[in-house]
Amino acid sequence: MLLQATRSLLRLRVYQPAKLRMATIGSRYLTTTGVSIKTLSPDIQSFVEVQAKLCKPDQIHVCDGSEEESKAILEHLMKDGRLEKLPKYNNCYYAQTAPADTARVEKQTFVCTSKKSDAVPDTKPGVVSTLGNWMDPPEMDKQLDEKFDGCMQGRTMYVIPYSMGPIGSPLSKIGIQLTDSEYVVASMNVMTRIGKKVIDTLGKDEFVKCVHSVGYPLKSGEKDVPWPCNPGKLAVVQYPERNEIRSFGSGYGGNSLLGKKCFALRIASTIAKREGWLAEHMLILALTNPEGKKRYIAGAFPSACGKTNLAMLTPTIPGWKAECVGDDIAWMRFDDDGKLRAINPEYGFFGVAPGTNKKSNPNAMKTVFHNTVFTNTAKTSDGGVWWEGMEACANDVKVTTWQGKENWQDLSPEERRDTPAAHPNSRFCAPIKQYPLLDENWESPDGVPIDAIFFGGRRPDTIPLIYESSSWTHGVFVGAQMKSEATAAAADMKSKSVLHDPFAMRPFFGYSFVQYLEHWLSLQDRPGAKLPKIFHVNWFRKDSNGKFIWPGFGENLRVIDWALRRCDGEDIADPSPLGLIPKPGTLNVDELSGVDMEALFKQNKTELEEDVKDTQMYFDRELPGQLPAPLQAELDALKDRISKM
Ligand code: OXD
Ligand code: MN
Repeated sequence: MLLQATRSLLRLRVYQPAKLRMATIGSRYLTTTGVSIKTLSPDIQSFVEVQAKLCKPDQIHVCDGSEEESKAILEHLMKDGRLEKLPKYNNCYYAQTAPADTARVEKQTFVCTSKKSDAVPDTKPGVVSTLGNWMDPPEMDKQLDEKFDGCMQGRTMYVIPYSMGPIGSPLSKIGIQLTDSEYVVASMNVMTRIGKKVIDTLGKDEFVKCVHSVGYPLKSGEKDVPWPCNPGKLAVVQYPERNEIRSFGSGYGGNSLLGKKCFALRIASTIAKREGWLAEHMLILALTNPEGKKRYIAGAFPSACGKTNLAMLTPTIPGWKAECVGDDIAWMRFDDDGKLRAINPEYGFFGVAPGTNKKSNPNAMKTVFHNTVFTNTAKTSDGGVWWEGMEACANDVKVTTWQGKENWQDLSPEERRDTPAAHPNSRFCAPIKQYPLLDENWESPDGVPIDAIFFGGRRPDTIPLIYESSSWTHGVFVGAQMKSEATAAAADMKSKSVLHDPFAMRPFFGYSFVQYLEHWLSLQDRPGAKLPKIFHVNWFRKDSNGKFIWPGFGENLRVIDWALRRCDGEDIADPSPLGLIPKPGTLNVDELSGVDMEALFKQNKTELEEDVKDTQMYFDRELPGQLPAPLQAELDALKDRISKM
């Protein structure tokens, strides 16, 4: 009774704008932390006020980003049974989502602009674009206002001020995320720079408005479920014209950590287009050769192509050093000398766990066993986690699956194959600072200079280990026609079919792909621009027995080494139909036995004809009559080169 009275009092405060400004609305759990809402700028206060009126939370807590607060959030999650401490490791936790909330949901992801063609390319009548979903903003607002109405009842609304990129860097941007999920607060605390220090820089910056709710209000006295979500009403919505994001119904990171895909890719790519820079789905890696020459590369790969492994590469060629700057997103701007400089806007790794092991990614294995939240991996009886691809557990260790089924280890090999212990999209969420080989400039406010961009995909056939584009326009074409086998990171994708994923941005475009291509092409017109070279790589080619013919992982450095020597102007490339490939003997395969160079670089006329036919059909379907002319000219030139094979 008393609790109810207090709640309605608090609610009253939330409802009355004037009082909201006066009140420091605390939290049942976090009474000693948080900052007063009064310290926020009037713009932020009114944003919070409007959303609080709609969502009707019981309380509001403005995050200060302190250690004490972070501890309190974790305690809260453990008390509610939503996180479990993993005694085998140092300060690590385990979370299990609802089975229906394990991945990004692309069909319910929208970009809302006043003109449809600003969000997605026009298609012919009856053809549904695969490059994003659009809805008119007022129509979407109406639907979302209904969903959000009262959605935070019985919960706390957390206000998270966060910076994408080093705080105060001219390349960084600020967001304010409202959420009713403590799991999201804990994860945002790892993935972004949050709290008081961001608020202190806020005055001069505009901010991206982000509202997230799990969409599961609690009536007074109602018991919460272990993983609140509302998959039936899920919507992840970007409004680029208003710098605003609204996400409803999911707690899964890709849908709920709004700084990541929603802001740093969808919204930021539209800001980047307006301001003349790039926000891309790319890793950033520093490589230093044995002579001490250091270069930075960026790489765009669709999910599940080993992007995190490449970002954390362990060199196999003696004398090389590889240091990470970022594993998922790059924001790149020209400096005064015309060089593209990149920052990693994130502050943590939200990596796919399965497949990570001491061989594939030893540095990740050194990073993730402290201060990390694991989601949907399997759990072990010795207080740890396990996933497919990780080194085997000790014989007496019992494995509980991500869905809570015990003794998975006792299943037959076939049953284990058919019901993986960890969800294929299970994740680790770990602070980037723990990475043992971070580049010294990883947080430089000026970013790092990019010399080469790598595009790639998971292609079992057709595409050679590496080829170099012959010009910037050709490089943009190479990015535009990227394809890869599908992934578990998206809930609605079938695996094992080869899908188009231009620039690895298909799920993340914040504006029309036509305008995106025009923007990329226009960069070469910038006076004094010193553009990076563009390469395409494929680590995943298979032989006729279905076995990979390139060892991959750390050995990929050999391929990058060749590319960097091309950046130095070495005469080590021969023309081929697809692009420039290594002259025989110029790719360093010293000490590598059994590598079939011919198979790795073979370009088969029939396969390539099929491939370009498919590319042409894709452009005709997705961008009828809108493919920028220089790119159609590249496609025609490629067809011509293939016809002469
Ligand atoms: C990711 C993805 O989660 O690309 O990084 O899907
Ligand atoms: Mn990604």
